[in-house]
Amino acid sequence: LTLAAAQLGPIARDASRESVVRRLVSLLERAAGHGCRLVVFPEMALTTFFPRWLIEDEDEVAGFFESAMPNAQVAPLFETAARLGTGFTLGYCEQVGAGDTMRRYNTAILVDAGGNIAGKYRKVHVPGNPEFDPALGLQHLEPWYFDDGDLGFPVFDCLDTRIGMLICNDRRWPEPWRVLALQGAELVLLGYNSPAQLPDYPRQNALRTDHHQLPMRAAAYQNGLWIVASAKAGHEEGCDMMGGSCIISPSSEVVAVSSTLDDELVVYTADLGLAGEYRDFFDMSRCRRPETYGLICDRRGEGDPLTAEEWARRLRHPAGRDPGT
Ligand code: CDV
Repeated sequence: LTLAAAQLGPIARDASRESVVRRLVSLLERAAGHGCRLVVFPEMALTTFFPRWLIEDEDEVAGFFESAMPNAQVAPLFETAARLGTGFTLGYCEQVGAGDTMRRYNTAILVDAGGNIAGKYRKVHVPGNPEFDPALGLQHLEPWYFDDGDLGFPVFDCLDTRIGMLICNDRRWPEPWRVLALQGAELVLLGYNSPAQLPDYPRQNALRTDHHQLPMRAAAYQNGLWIVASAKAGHEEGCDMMGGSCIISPSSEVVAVSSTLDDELVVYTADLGLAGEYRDFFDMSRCRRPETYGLICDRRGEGDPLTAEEWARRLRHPAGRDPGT
């Protein structure tokens, strides 16, 4: 299966949907020209990464969300997929309902080669600070804007394989990959927006690429998965976003990687049979011992389960920054 990560360079705060969709259509057309049947666009591929700001103007915030998919502005992407017979995954900000019952999610959809939505995932691990924190060097206000995803980790049969989707921070946690693999996923598609530096954790800065690849390489190997990871990269509205879009084989090897911080295609023809080979090697049905793993589901963190109040406090004051703890 020939796959592409369609990395995006920066998107301006005031960029129109039409201008962004034109970039996506161009990448999709180029990917089809390389024989790709599936193209992975980044997390929040239609907008700038606005959770770096606390935006109090609700009209501006609402403008970053889609309440229908496809909609008139995004339709050209779906039409191109159907015309070329090339599917895609697209990360976007989803609004459901309005008023008191409104929910907002960081969402990805899978669109098949006929241009039809074949699956949806809503980001489960929504990272960052739930409210503006003046002590932070970099705001990451995803919990301010987004509800936790409520769809679990579904898999979808599409293009003669079984596909799961994850979004950005999800990649750093071992559990989602395993949950997808236990449902027979062979291919996991992921979009991300990751700052190139973490001013609040400077000792991690030199390791950013390692901390991006390491969990995915381990997940690919431990779960027998092909992984396609696609970045929103470059200098976006004053913030440097890491690139490094890549395709990882079940052998754990990074078989293709981006070389720029701009719109770029990373293409690779994957032998899906390799997923089964690594599954056979681990033989999970025989060798896993779920009866001994109960704590993974019973506890959120080390020690006793956290109360909702403790959890909120911990989110607001990551270790070492709150003089009161
Ligand atoms: N968009 C993200 O989920 N970004 C996170 C940030 C908070 C570090 C990431 O894991 O890359």
